[in-house]
Amino acid sequence: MITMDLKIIFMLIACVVYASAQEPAATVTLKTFGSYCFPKCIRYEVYCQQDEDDRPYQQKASAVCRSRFIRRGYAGRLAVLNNGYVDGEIRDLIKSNKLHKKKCIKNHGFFIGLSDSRSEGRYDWKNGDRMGQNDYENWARGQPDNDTKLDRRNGQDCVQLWYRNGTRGKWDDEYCDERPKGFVCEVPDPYCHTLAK
Ligand SMILES: [Ca+2]
Ligand SMILES: [Ca+2]
Repeated sequence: MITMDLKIIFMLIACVVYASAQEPAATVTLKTFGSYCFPKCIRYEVYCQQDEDDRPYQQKASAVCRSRFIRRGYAGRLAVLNNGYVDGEIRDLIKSNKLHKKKCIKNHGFFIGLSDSRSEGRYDWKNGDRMGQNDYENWARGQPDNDTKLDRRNGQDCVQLWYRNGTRGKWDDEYCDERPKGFVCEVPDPYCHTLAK
């Protein structure tokens, strides 16, 4: 009986530790579209770096986002930062909470919902939109470069907000599964009840 009780206690502790590892470090809710009477909002959640064993890293980040929701039927996903307003607000959120420091991300970046995994050089957002020539983009200088040093077969296909040597959250294509990263989720908020001031 005692052994059983101890087992349950250990399981509970494991659950608490697991749950706390899944909590966002900062959130902001933005009114992104809709009318004054029927506003539509999205809650953005910024997570600090994953654990070393959270492989495959970008896919695991994506799974955490999918597990987030405010109401059933409104699942999250890696954030679609396809306009300057939202992209800027998220980078402000990271900066004001000092999440770009090593304490949150040792590996200098946060995955977002943009990748060219399907077709090299053609970037798709997680909402299914393909990034066109005239669409908003915010690449760091010299990026994307599809560096193949650590992954000769795939190169770099998963985009991050990059914080290294003054890049200040501009975009960089990063390996999808070579380094644990922070990440940014978006969760539709049908009630707009957590709208930031
Ligand atoms: Ca690539
Ligand atoms: Ca790169």
